[in-house]
Amino acid sequence: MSGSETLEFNFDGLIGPSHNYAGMSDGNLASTRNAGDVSNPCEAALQGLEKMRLLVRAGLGQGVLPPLPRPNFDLLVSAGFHGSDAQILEAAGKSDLRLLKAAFSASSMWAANAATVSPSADAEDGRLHFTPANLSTMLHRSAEYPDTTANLLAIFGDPDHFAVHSALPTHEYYSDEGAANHVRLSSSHGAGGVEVFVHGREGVSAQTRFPARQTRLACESIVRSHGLTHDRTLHAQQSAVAIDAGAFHNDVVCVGTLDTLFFHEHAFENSKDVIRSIREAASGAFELQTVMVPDDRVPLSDAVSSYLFNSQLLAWPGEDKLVLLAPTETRETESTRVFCEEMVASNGPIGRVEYVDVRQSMRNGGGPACLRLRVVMTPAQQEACHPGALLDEAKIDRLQDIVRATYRDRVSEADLVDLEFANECRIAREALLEELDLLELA
Ligand code: SUG
Repeated sequence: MSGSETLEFNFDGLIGPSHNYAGMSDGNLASTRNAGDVSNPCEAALQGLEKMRLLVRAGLGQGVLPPLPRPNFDLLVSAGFHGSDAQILEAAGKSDLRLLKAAFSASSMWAANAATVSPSADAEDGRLHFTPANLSTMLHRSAEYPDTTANLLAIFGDPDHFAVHSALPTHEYYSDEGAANHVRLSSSHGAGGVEVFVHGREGVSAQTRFPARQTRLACESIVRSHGLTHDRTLHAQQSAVAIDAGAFHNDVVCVGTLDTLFFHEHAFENSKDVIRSIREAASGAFELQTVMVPDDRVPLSDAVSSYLFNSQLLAWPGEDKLVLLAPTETRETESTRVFCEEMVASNGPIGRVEYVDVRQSMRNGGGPACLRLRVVMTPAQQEACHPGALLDEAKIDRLQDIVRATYRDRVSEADLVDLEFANECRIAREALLEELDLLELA
């Protein structure tokens, strides 16, 4: 799909064949709660692709980021394991299960953490900018950025249109989790926007019980390298209360698009000041619409367990108001279901809630918004990006066929030492890459 106007594309992470419940993310309550459960990678990938199909059917731009090579033998070899593949897996399984789990993690599915993206309308040099996230807080995620960078370069490699920067240094001063802590607001996708960068801590000192995964320095570094104008860029602090309630990324308590911000009362350290600053930065360009959810309507605990805010907020073709694409858990949680019913009946900017089943991902703390990276592209950028990564329904059908043919429907910890499983993961990924015309990544 490429058009004559600037469009927002959602690039979803294609859920990989090694999707499993390793319980590796401290502060992510779902990951901890479901640790050790049996996963179903086949169902997970089909659910993710059905979500993509929903957007394609609506006429929205949809792309895909392929899964990363797993198991990550580079990680295991760098930790001193050696010999044949089978010997490496066996030795890691005996002496460092945590490292073995990290090597099999399919966590790149949460594409909102792949990078921070600034559309060309916001950047001094008129290019579309990406900074792959170093994800340095969690061991299993910290190994993603080299292959994520390769994915982005394969798709957005044309330097006349795109700038794919290096990830920030992997020191804890620079902890960066990408677009999950970044909101862009604007009058239309193609117009210059206000970019809000959200951090959980200023330096290394911890003011929270759970890890604050984004630093202010990381945000400031990205603002500088993307060449963003200062009067349209601002910084906000995640509230410690939200982090400690399980909102390990800001997108667990806040989502925004175009002129609308939908957020929990306790999303930011000082939500009133944040809103005032956004209004000031937007003045002359658009009038900010806000939907603030008070804690006495939806307590933080329900916001985190239902993932109300980890929804995609979309300008749906043919509809006057925005559509919230929410996880089915939001309908099953009393407070969030009632809030959504009243919200769409009110006069606000969100006119409809559509529910989507991404349970396999949800059980690791990843909702609809975690699974996608938003990329606003001008018509020329749509032409310049790699067409293999853009989806239509026929391609989704073919990807689902590959998933059904190559993915397992049960994966538990015991499978991670099995050479046959490791080989299946490689074969499945190569078949997907071939379909996406991205075999250069194999
Ligand atoms: O980083 N879960 C991911 C979920 C990321 C959600 N992304 C956004 N909110 N944008 C994380 O905590 C769990 C993996 C495991 O335990 O197996 C995990 O990595």
